[in-house]
Amino acid sequence: MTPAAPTVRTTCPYCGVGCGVRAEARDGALIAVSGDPDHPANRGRLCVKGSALADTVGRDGRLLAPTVRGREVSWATALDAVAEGFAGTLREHGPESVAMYLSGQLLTEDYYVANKLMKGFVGSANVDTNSRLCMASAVVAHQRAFGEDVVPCDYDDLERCELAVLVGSNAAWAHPVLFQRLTARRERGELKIVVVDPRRTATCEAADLHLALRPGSDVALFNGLLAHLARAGAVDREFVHRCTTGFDAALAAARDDAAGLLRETGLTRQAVATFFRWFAATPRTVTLFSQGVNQAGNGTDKANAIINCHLATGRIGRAGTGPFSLTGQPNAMGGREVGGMASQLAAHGDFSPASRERVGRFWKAPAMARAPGLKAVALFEAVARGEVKAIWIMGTNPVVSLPRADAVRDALRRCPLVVVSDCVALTDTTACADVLLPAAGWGEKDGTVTNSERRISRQRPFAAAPGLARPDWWIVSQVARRLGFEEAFAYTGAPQIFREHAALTAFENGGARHLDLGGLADLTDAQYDAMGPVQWPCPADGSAGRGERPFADGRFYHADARARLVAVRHRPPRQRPGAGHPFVLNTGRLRDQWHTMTRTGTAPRLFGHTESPVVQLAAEDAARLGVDAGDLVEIGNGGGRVMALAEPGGEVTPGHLFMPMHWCEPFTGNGRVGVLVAPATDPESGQPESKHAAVTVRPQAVGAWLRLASRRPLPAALLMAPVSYWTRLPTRSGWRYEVALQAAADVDDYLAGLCAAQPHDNRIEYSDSSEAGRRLLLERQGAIEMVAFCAPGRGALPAASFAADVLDGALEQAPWRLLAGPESLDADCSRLVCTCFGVSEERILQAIAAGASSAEDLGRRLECGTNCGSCVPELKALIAREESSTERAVRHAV
Ligand SMILES: Nc1nc2c(c(=O)[nH]1)N[C@H]1C(S)=C(S)[C@@H](COP(=O)(O)OP(=O)(O)OC[C@H]3O[C@@H](n4cnc5c(=O)[nH]c(N)nc54)[C@H](O)[C@@H]3O)O[C@H]1N2
Ligand SMILES: Nc1nc2c(c(=O)[nH]1)N[C@H]1C(S)=C(S)[C@@H](COP(=O)(O)OP(=O)(O)OC[C@H]3O[C@@H](n4cnc5c(=O)[nH]c(N)nc54)[C@H](O)[C@@H]3O)O[C@H]1N2
Ligand code: SF4
Ligand SMILES: [Mo]
Repeated sequence: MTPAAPTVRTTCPYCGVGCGVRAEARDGALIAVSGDPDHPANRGRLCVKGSALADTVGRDGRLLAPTVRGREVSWATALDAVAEGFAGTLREHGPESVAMYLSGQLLTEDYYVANKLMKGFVGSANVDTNSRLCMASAVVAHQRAFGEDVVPCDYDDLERCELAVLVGSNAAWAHPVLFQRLTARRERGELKIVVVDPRRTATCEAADLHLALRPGSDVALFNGLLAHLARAGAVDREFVHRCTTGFDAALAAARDDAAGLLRETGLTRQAVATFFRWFAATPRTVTLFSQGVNQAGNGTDKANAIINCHLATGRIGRAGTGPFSLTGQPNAMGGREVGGMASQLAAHGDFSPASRERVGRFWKAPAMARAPGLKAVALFEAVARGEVKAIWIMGTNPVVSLPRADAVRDALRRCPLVVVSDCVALTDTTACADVLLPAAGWGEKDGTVTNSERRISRQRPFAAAPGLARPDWWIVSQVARRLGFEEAFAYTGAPQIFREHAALTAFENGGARHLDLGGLADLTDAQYDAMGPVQWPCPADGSAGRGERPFADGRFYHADARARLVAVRHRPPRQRPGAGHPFVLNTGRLRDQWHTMTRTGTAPRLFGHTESPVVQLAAEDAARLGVDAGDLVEIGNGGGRVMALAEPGGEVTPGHLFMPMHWCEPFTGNGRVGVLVAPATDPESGQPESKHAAVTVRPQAVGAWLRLASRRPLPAALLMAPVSYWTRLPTRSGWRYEVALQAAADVDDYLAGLCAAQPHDNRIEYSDSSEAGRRLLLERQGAIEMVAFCAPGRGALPAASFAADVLDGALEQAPWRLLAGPESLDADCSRLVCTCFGVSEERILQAIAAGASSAEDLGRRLECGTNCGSCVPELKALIAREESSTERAVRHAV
């Protein structure tokens, strides 16, 4: 018997829920993951992404060695190149000419060291992070309201609230484990859920009320709510008087807006009245908000409009209440602790003279940055103008994720020195690097992350980093030493860095800042290693881990200890539709993918749920444009163009579109939605308005469609004109493609190109009477090398998963039978709904037809939904859909 693999307790590297994971690894390979039953964030649960971790940590595609201008070099050479490049630029052009662009996916220790180097030793505050695209508006709203960036809630509040309002949050997909905690209570009748989102999302399946407001109108809604609370006598006068300022002005502004409430939000009087009544009547209310709030030209005001309602009712600092900003990335919160953003200093410091002096003294810093640096969008504009001449990008893929993504790529191509640290060799951003540095990834690194509820958890290694990959803190420290800062960067490991970070948060704190990790500043290496999840604050004089609830005493962190209600007024979005660009494009997340897919994109089964870049549009708009489901459309504006497949339906309202943010060059041609987002930012936070781009939609004629699977990737030439659209996804043994050709006349040449590109010794071909109707199978030494299906219309093709199954040998059939397609084999090619157990939509529909009437019932019959639960909202939607169509059929028959 093989001995049980050792279990390492660590933290999921994906979203800000921060679930504890038990990883079982043997010989450095992850063989199984399970939720840590003892971790307070998830108590044993994992969502689909967490459950699939073992599929996504292979060596495939990893960056294994440093390179300088495409040539593999030693670490010494690469580090010298970075240090000399930065030093030379600094000498010639000064501290404003250099920059770092970091990520909420770095560990706190990595983040701390990078930020210290730039802001204390290089003397530049041009350090920003992808949190600018994510949390910046929430951060500034917290600072405005509370005097410090403190999230006032705990996950425990979700167990105690009686009303959960989700604003601009598709938690069912983006924070699944938290969402499941809420829905479990709703099913027990313990709470109501309200969803505020212009789109009908999976989250709405569990909503008692869905307010599909007009995009960008959240301030109008929450101002209306504040005015209502005052009218309804729901204001906590005593709290407002004792603990806040600004109430009268905020209420006056809210009343001004209230008149236009229905017009601006497009909601019905009745829906709004229900929401207001529930909110006013439920003291235990938590309002969770995410990117539908933050990623807006008025994101900070939106967040403050929400916070105002909580301050007015005194629903903050008490169990089961509060405005709860959900963090996106695993360490978005840790990045804020170390001051990763250009507008902050370490340990919740700012650029006030006192704060600069304090941090500078602690660091013994020779060159403290004087003023806030450039925020992400402005930073890349400065790169484009040639003002920033050396940039180091770490743990983020801005050529995909920033607004005007094509302009970002051009800027990087022109920039004299681009250094990129990443785990993955080929991304849209690594393709622009002069120096590429291989970073150790999840499971290889040692450090900490902080989740949405301020809980610090350990990430522990269970495998050696492949090739020459090294932890980010090590890479930065090595460069720092070469820049002459040996002593300040003589770090030997993560525990030492963590202690320094913790000590800085406590340094001359004396209760001035809620962020105080003094109780963790003296951990030994062994204690750090064994550290369980701890919530801050954990000051030296309290017992570590017993975080005092923020604001429980009604005291805030402004000089007068009072919170501020901020007077805000509704403003329309910055990017508005107009004659040339009549549609509004909303962007966001898919259930089974993470960001730019560098990790989730390596797991074939994570494409079972969504396998193409689709754009949701209203059925009316589709009809008007003359497009059907699956038709190719081009979405464009001055920033560029994106190709996607139409998905008409009822999720979005007329005039609106939705596209996922994930697609990028390694997986599709022209799929980066970022190119369409204008660099319009919130004036307070600098956060871009990623949810509201003005675009046109143009249907595209396609002469022929191909679906093929191939053991080796296709050469680039086969993905260029006459190819107008393509996707490339992994299968177990190769790659599968979907390709659109401009004209049917292109088919012959294309198939000839495929044959030429794939070594083979046997070829089976089949064609029908149509010009494009072809099927082709190439064999080599008795094994299938490639299989391709081609047809004039997309609907006539076997599913792409079928081609993958053929290549992977999943169907034991003679080649000619395989070419006949799935119908003749009775193969199920429908979409995967349950990724964990591989349960397809077709099997679920069969079970419903056979009498399954609830998600639990389906789970008993097919196992679907019984592991991570991420698909439960869709199971319910399928049951509801089938029931209503049966009802319709019955009514019709009667
Ligand atoms: N599966 C998955 N989960 C993830 C991630 C991932 O990549 N994949 N990423 C993580 C990260 S970094 C983040 S930041 C979070 C994001 O988590 P969420 O913010 O929940 O996800 P999004 O899909 O970006 O956007 C949320 C919703 O905002 C809505 N919205 C758009 N405009 C408006 C508006 O004007 N008002 C309101 N009220 N709503 C609007 C959109 O329709 C969308 O449904 O997810 C985290 N979790
Ligand atoms: N249109 C649109 N744009 C958006 C959004 C949207 O909703 N719509 N959302 C925005 C938001 S909220 C976010 S958070 C961003 C996310 O956008 P990005 O940060 O650009 O996306 P990721 O794919 O997470 O990029 C992380 C990169 O870091 C690498 N990596 C992973 N781990 C490590 C590590 O330990 N060290 C190093 N050095 N590298 C590592 C990965 O391989 C990957 O290349 O996108 C933003 N952009
Ligand atoms: S909810 Fe899912 S992605 Fe987020 S931390 Fe938990 S397991 Fe990871
Ligand atoms: Mo994010």
